[in-house]
Amino acid sequence: MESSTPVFPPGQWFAESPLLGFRQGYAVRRELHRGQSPYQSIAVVETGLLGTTLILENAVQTSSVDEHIYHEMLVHPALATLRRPRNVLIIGGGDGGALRRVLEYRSVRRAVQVELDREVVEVSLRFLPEISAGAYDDRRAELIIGDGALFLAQTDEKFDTILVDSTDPIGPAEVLFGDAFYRAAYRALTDDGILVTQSGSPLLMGPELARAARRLKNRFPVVRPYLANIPSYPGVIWSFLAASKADDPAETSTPAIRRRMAGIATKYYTPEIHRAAFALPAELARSLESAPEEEVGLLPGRAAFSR
Ligand code: AG3
Repeated sequence: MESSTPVFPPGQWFAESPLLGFRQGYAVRRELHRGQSPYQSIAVVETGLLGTTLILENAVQTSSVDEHIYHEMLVHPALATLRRPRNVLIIGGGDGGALRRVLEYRSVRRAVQVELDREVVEVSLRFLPEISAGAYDDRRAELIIGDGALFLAQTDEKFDTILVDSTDPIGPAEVLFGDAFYRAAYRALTDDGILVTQSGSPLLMGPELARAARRLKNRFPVVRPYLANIPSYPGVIWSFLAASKADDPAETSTPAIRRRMAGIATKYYTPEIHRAAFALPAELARSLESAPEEEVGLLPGRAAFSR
């Protein structure tokens, strides 16, 4: 569904405000698409800094300029920790950027992606085809349009990696950060399986990050938060949670990563970045360990300034 009234007229700004008192914005050069799917508003705009930018419900999801940072950091820390990743499940990820990185591993036999919103896949293929770069045509890939939480609760299949490439931990994707979802994920993972979820801004969504970390710790023996700098997301510094049944992803050795990544080209991720990403600012680590949820974050006590 398309409409002709531009939501961001040329010369205007797109800004998102995940919290009252905070706003991050970009000058918009051109609006390429605006629509409304059964699940959400979908817009594609061209900005100077980020290039072509996909926006769902007024939140930037990815951009042609920095998609590689997010997708490499979602995929490689888990896949380079496993000796031979074979079966991978992606929940969300309609732009195909995660799927494409997963398929770069030759050991991967099957990559199932469950995306709720068909229109996100279609709009991404039309305006940002370079992100998936043909991944959906790979015969190892299977795209299922449906509810990821439901799929996970019902599947008999085992995966060695589950990647949650969702929208924010606040809002419709909340179920993907819930206890029932993590229980189902644990059950669907092999004995050495790893789940990685994006977990929001440690500056602006500290309480949600803390809640997801605590829920994962209730299920998984190893839970490691890690960080990456993603310019298009509010606050730039972004968090991920890696939950593992066996190996500690923070301890994956540089030579092992190098070996497993042989032949895989990256623009952000390196074995050194892998190790460094798990290093947390002291206050963030401390607040994640012991502070009440509402005080967790990069600037504890500030995380909830508008709530
Ligand atoms: N998934 C994480 C996007 C979160 C961005 N949040 C925000 N802008 N408030 C991205 C999907 C890309 N495959």
